[in-house]
Amino acid sequence: MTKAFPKGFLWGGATAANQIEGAWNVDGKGPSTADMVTGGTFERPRRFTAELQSDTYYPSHQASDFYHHWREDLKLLHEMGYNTYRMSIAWSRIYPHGDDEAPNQAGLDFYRKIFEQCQAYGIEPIVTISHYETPYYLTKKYHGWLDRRVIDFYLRYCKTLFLNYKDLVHYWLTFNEINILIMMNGGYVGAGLPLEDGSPLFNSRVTDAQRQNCFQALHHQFLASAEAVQLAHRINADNWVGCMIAGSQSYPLTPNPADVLVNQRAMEMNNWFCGDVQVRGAYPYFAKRYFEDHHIRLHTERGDLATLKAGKVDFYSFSYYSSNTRTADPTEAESAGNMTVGAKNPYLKYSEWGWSTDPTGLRIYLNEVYGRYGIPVMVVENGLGARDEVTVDGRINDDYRIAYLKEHIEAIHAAIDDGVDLIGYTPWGCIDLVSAGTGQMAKRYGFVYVDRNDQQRGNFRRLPKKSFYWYRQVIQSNGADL
Ligand code: BGP
Repeated sequence: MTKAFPKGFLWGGATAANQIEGAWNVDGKGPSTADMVTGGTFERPRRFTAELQSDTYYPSHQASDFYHHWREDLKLLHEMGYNTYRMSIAWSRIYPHGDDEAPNQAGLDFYRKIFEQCQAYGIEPIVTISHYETPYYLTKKYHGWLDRRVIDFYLRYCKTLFLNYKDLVHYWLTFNEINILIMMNGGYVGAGLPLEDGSPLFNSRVTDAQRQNCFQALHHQFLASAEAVQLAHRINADNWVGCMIAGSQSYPLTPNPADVLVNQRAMEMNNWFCGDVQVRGAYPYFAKRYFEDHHIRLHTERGDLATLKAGKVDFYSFSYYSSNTRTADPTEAESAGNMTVGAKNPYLKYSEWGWSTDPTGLRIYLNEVYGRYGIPVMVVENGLGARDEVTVDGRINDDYRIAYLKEHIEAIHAAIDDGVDLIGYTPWGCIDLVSAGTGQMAKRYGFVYVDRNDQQRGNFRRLPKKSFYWYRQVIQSNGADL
């Protein structure tokens, strides 16, 4: 037994609509950008298709079928003792095209039922308003977030959510991993920017034109986020709105100052750039230099900077899975061969998907973030993607997952002892769901197993894993019994 966590600490788990719900075209839902992306593997990347192809597998179309299993799923979360649940709303379930005048009532009803059940269980929802999906129509007609008019469509959607769920939801996140637009050419995933038919979903080689578009779209998302914060506060003074950043702790490969500088730049652009705008309400000083170096010219309008200043978030949330290592030596950087384009860290172990396990990195990151911003912090994604085996008697002995989570919970506990105002922890994919990066079901994170595989077999049956009972114990003891 160690010392318990602070009283009122938020314990839960996290999911995203397009990765768990399925029912992609049911009850009036329009297609989202996520619905146009094929399955894949680590070696064979997911691809975007401009039109749906009948002979192609699109994992989001059925995902884990949460749409028809949500009662059972919430009951399982309740059994684990969750007092919070981070989930997202599919924008195209509420506004099928994105620019519709009126919302789709069936979509609103679906989420209301979920939030009411959460309330009955004493589970506080943390809702991501846009998690890696945009109504696909907005991509086709407006080029996604490249078009400034999308800000108003997003705000109409936000207003609908804030008014409809005023009595049920108090924590909101404006965009999942907003910095994906800077990392890995994630413009399609993060902002619905058009891709060529057949393009891979992620690509670390970015052209100047793509970069220009990503930063322009990002500027629009910053404005939308800042407006949404103000709107949320106006509609309900109890609303708390956070940013959500892909936390990318990185280290220099060596003490060579050239490596240290490369790493500092990576930390600035991958982490601090978006956090600074959303928490401090202004572009950081290093933006100017970066824009000049990369020939980026942002189109801004009068009043934009004031909007950013007026819409600072209330808390900082982030995802953390692994750390990266940076080097000025291009041969080392390329030899790593993983998605995040770093060098291999000789002190860490890597998963089959090339992600390192580094709980100390989480503690470091928490301290850095809190030192920089000084506002409450939440870890809203963390976990180990792994293959699970079901034994003949229906058990899943995921000791590797327990080991990973235990070390990370110890790390967050240590960060709290360091003085960080950390208020919640929601491990990723608490119920198995589709992996965003690879499109696989095989890369599982859950405490609850979902009977579904990448050959589209399985009946979506839910099975608690060994980690389910372990996490229940963790929550019951408020983090003292790991
Ligand atoms: C984060 C995303 C999630 C999630 C997670 C795990 O970046 O916010 O949507 O999927 O990563 O990544 P993956 O699914 O690729 O294993």
